[in-house]
Amino acid sequence: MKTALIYGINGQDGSYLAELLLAKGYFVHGIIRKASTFNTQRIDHLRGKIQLHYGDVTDALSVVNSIIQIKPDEVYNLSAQSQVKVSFELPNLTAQVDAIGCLNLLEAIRLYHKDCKFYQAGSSEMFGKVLENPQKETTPFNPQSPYAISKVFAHQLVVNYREAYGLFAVNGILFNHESPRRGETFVTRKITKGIAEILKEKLTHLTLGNLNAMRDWGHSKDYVNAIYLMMQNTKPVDYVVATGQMISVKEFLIKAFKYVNIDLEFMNTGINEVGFDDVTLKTLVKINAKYYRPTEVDLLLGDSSKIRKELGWLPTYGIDDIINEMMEFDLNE
Ligand code: NAP
Ligand code: G4F
Repeated sequence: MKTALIYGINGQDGSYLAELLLAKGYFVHGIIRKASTFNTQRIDHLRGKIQLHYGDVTDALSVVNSIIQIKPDEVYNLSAQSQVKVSFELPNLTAQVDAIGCLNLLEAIRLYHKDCKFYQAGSSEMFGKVLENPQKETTPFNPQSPYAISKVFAHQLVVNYREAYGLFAVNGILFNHESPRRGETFVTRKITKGIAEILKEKLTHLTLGNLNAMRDWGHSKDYVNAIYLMMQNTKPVDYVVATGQMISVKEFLIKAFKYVNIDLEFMNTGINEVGFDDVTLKTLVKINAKYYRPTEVDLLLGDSSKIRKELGWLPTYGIDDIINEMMEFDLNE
């Protein structure tokens, strides 16, 4: 039986990855942070099947201890301060978790458990102000936030540890991926949850930032499957994971409102833009500049032909499937 250790097990991807690894017959360990409130909602249904330990990826001693005690066959580093906007407000914390956290894990593996495989959760945000369209493994990085810069550090470190010490260490460069377990402040979930609250009359309208940003949105379940395939590869190789389709935040909004039979129309531009119900004329979307980022990533569109060809990975969810699943979940919450 293989043993896996997941940092970030109680996050969106960590919870789906734990389910996948259990189904494959793994013994699954996970690291969670000690919080003053409950933070295990996404994995409570797995209690008794997985072993949880308190830890923190920024605490080098606890990282070393986890590697020595658990002796995992595979380590998945999904831990991160994962919100791009927050990284401008907490750049130091973001760098400690997203950059130095990866260093702590690689050093612990290099020093105490070299045969262990390592996965680093890289991000399409590293492409930033994109220098090529679509973005693939060879596209140069041009990061636009402390989050993305920290992820570039971690990415390059994985390449370095692979080349310098021969570790089986891989980077996934994953484009945006969503699900009903998505954090509630990311734009997709903010929209689906917000629409459900509008229908339940708990909210009058959504307040958002840049509606023109375009993203290549996939489903977390498909993406953790890609992560698993990368770790079963015969050699350590980095891959882009993406659907190859992108839409704007505004198009996502229109599709999500359509799910509840509301035709959303827009008028004005920029900060004055509003979205309203075509029939009742009620304002349902407003803009607030506090959701703008100091430097925005205007568009991300991935070319994942390498992982499709070499590992046979394919996404099974399209954008409409994702929206329908998230809307249904939030309406039933
Ligand atoms: P998420 O839901 O925000 O999960 C992040 C996890 O990291 C949470 O379990 C969080 O625990 C944990 N964490 C935060 N700080 C930590 C620390 N100091 N020590 C240990 N754990 C810590 O993110 P996700 O969507 O599942 O994404 C997983 C990974 O993929 C992240 O690294 C993210 O940056 C990366 N990524 C995500 C996407 C995407 O679109 N979802 C795309 C590309 C890359 P708490 O609950 O305690 O905060
Ligand atoms: O949902 P978002 O916050 O995701 P973002 O910034 O693309 O980052 C996500 O995907 C990355 C992969 O590309 C991950 F690495 C990262 O960890 C995270 O999972 O924002 C998407 C877009 C942005 O352009 C943002 O400006 O939506 C725009 N947006 C417009 N209004 C908003 C809002 N974003 C948020 N969070 N909240 C808004 O009100």
